Amino acid sequence: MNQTVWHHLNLCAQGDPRDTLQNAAIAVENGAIVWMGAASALPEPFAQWPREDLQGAWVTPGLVDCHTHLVYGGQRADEFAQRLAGVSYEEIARNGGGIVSTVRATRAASEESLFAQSAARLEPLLAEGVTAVEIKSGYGLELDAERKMLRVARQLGERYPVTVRTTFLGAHALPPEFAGRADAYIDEVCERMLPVLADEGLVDAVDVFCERIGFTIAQSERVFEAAARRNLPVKMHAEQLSNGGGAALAARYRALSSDHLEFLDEAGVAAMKEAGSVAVLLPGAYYFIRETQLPPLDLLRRYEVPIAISTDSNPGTSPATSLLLMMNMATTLFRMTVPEVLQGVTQHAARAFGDAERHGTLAVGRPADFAVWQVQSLAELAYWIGRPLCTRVVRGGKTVFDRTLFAH
Ligand code: DI6
Ligand code: FE
Repeated sequence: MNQTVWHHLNLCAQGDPRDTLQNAAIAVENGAIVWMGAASALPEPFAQWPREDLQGAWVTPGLVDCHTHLVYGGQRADEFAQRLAGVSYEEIARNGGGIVSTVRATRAASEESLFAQSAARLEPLLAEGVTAVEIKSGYGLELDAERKMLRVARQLGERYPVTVRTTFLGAHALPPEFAGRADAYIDEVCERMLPVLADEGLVDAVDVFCERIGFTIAQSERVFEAAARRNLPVKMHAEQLSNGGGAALAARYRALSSDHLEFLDEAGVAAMKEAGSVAVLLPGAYYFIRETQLPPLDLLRRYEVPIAISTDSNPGTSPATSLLLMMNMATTLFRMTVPEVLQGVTQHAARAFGDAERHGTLAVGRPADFAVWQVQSLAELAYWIGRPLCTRVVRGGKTVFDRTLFAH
């Protein structure tokens, strides 16, 4: 029997710093939590188990990065330089750059090369206490390359101690071979790519970029209809650059989440609330494209729409590999509070991820997936800018990352 009592720790089991327990203990058997509470109340049978002393550190649920484009080839630093010289993100996209330039690099990359490039972006997330990550396709934009991306995403989940859920984002951009024929491409997405990839077990959810430089409401709805025919949950890149009514459409399909949301209006917020959708805010993209329109935090709070925070790790608008930095940006740029951003990378992110049963909070019966933080206060998780704070990551009761090994 694999039995351990983790003790001498301060516990934030719900990812809410307003709900904590000092000097706590967690009993773990065969990778699952079997008891959790004040160390002084540890019941007899567990008192005899082997112990792990966490030296007074804070323990939170493993973090969940619920919106990433982690798998792709190449990088777009030169476009970044163009934008610094005044060319807008939309202009670059209209001139055949942007997503399409990453499509070329992704199609050209071998599966092995794609895995290696993507693993290098996954590892920093894992070292920050991330134990679950969503990974989208969307840089293949044709069947074989989309399959290659989703296969690499699955392989990352098999070879690293992280739960990966994949999202088919075939409707991310119009590939060059379908220039001027967006409806025909949506036919290809709905009638060929999605069914084939779903039948191959590569798709856990479906996403659409609903935007002026993406796809229309009507085209987005066709993709959602195709997802519904396969009983696949949906999510949407919505209201990122303009108010197109995407979040309201996604809410009609009970979307797990609508994401970005800088231009979301009250009708969209109300629709999200009614649908139980999570608002996934992406401060890295807001910051990196120098957006000035803030997401409607006050409306989201007033309607009590759950808010998650994610890296949106992608080469064009958010080349980020730090969820903690996103917490800092969400407080500093969006004026979110520490409780909001910590819940935003744990329990709310787990809902947007599509598996709040196993991720986002710690409880008896759930996997012992937790992050250990050498901090005095949980506010430090949003306070420090780019500082490594996670000293240990435990997944299924086993230590899978241990920064204390640095010290000799
Ligand atoms: N919105 C974004 O910010 C990313 N995708 C999307 O639909 C950008 C992706 C890229 O520029 O490569
Ligand atoms: Fe995105």
